[in-house]
Amino acid sequence: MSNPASNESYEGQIGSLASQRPGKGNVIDLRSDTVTQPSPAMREAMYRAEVGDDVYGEDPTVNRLEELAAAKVGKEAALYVPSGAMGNTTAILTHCRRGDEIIVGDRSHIYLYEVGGAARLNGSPARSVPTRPDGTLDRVRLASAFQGSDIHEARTGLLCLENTHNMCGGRVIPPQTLRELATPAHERGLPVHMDGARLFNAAVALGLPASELAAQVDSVMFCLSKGLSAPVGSMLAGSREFIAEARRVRKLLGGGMRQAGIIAAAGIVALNEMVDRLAEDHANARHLAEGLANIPGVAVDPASVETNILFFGVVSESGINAAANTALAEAAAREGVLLSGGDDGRIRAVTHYGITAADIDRALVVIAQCLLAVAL
Ligand code: TLP
Repeated sequence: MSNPASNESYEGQIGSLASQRPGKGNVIDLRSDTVTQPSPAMREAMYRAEVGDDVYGEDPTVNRLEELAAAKVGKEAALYVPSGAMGNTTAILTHCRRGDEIIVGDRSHIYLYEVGGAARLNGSPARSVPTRPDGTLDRVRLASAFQGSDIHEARTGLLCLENTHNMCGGRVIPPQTLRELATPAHERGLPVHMDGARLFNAAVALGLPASELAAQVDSVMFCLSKGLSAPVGSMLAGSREFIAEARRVRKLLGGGMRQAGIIAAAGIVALNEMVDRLAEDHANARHLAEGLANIPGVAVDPASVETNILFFGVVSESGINAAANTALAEAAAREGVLLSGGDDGRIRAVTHYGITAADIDRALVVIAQCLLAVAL
């Protein structure tokens, strides 16, 4: 078969892609697992994908992806959405009436990094509850966060949890803890949504099926485009009724896609082939943390590294030295090691498909050298 876009055979092109490192030359990009390149199997699946108009429900590849995703997380139905943020926002708009309040962790992605979507699009204020270092919520503050019995208060419509927890360094919340956190909402007849952008990292770290985590909540969003390495897309899963309504909300948000099977095909490969390998990313993150702990002047807690995200940095007597961390990250970038930042001035490193143990060794050398240069 030949590629319509060129005279070169498709197999020839895939062959050369397969031999490429799934990264960018010599750059070691630890900014995020969102930077992953699709695997050769994904590119092949995308090339061959059977497609139709998904707004009519006629894209067979999207339909297959939605069925597969629902089965993987043990929910009745699932919806393919363009991004994690759209998945979370769709969930909020589906669960809540206009003006209902949502309860979120004060370090959660929904609260910090989703452009205030719930407030802007649904008039839903966010009531934040302190996030604990393990990614859970302060239970005393959570218990008193539910509103609506008094005429002065906005009614609570939804509790949101995050697992793994990004800003807490990829911490995993196990099923029993999720259940306990969800209980105060469920006792009040309120739904619980889980931002599981990295749900499969949590499942692999725990050695449990993702469905055991998803079973504790009413809806779950997970991303295909992070550690699972698909180029685009996330899934929102829940009951059949919930997903039918979420489909309308997705359309409202402009997320009704047409021949989306082209990208959904890569999502199917992601779910079938890329889950187990997440353990490699977790081992690399732990290796990085242990190496960093041996560099004088670097503060890091290797024992808390459970998945593929870790935070580290220079800490002075007065606390986190954000200026030194920025200088360190800039110096490392000049040497080809890309890092990002967190909400508290520390440096974030994320391991993913395309990052090898040898890359981690090189990153450690670069960071150690840059730290010396920054300290001088
Ligand atoms: N996280 C990105 C940035 O937005 C910070 C990253 O590099 O980690 N939930 C969680 C927990 C996330 O970490 C992210 C993305 C999202 C939702 C949003 O996903 P997208 O980027 O697909 O909208």
